[in-house]
Amino acid sequence: MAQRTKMKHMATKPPRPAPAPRLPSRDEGGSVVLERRTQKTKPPQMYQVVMLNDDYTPMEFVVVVLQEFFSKDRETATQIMLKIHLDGKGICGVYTRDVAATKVDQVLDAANKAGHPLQCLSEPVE
Ligand code: TYC
Repeated sequence: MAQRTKMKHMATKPPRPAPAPRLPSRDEGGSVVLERRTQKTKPPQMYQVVMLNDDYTPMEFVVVVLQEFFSKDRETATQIMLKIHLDGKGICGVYTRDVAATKVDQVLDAANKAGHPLQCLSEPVE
């Protein structure tokens, strides 16, 4: 039993030394900086807005929606629309959660007002 208590830190590596205390340093302007923290914030989870194909929404409407709400130029909007038309769905853009939700609302609202069944959704990336 005495042996066991002595072996406390002997598993693989010796215990890590305590981190050096942070000392005040000077910034470029010469002011004393009392505290420097390493950045701990992670980038936010991003969401992709996915548009779905259907048989009724006019191609032109989709192109205009992509230009208006996703800031695509006419050519890019047309390519994305054709990709959705051929593959069944496509990504319109990638945004933070609230911005993606707003884009979905804008698209669904515009589609409803115009009487088209266009659907889109947002989903976390990865
Ligand atoms: N498939 C539609 C048509 O042929 C066009 C369309 C494209 C509809 C993309 C929706 O997300 C969409 N008129």
